[in-house]
Amino acid sequence: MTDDLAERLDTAARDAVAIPQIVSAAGVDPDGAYAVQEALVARRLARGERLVGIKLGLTSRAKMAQVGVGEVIWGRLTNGMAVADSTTVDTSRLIHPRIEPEVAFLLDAAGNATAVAPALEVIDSRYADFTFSLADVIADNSSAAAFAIGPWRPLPGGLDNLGVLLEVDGRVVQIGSTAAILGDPRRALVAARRLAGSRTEAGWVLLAGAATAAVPLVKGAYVRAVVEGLGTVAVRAS
Ligand code: OOG
Ligand code: MG
Repeated sequence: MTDDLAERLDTAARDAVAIPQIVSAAGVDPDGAYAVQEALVARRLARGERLVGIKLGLTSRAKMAQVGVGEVIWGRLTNGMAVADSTTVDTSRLIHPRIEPEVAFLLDAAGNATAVAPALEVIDSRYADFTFSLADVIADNSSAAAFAIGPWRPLPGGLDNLGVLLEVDGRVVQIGSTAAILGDPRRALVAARRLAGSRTEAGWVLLAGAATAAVPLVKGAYVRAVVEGLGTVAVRAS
């Protein structure tokens, strides 16, 4: 059943066609859902992608409220999801993409942060109406679709209350603070260790989770995230 669910989620993503909440419907619990996620991402790896990091999801109340799931989750990032800063993200192969401002850490072999950067994550639920239960979203690799990372910089003294702006076509559409991310985004390092264990590798990225609710990503939009003291990162949607 795990492989069958993974295949159906993989096909939904590849065809950009939404599916019903098949994982909760099958009675799969969160642990089982992580096994589906692993099988789902294994299919991407079998096609030649490689793991480059992990993401946390639902680390802020704004995000939990937006999707109605109240637990921190994690997912796997591959090189196929990476978009260079200030370049284009192709939305024609996505179902109903959203974009959100994040903080990213660069990890060493022990899972500690060696650098930090502003980041944008594009999420795309493979479920109809962007609606899912905890098990569904876990199995769907926590809605991961694409991500862009701004310039890395050494960790500053504090990261716990930096202003965050999300702009679309030069207009501010979300305002927040890094404090929204687990009270301090550095807690994401602890949470990642707790959730993903020792799976991370030196040079991997950790996306700490969005500081604000996500907004729809519309073709043609120029989206920029600004994190006070860390700089900016941008993508254009094609
Ligand atoms: C789940 C993924 C959440 C975040 O940063 O909170 C996430 C979703 O919202 O579809 O990536
Ligand atoms: Mg995210």
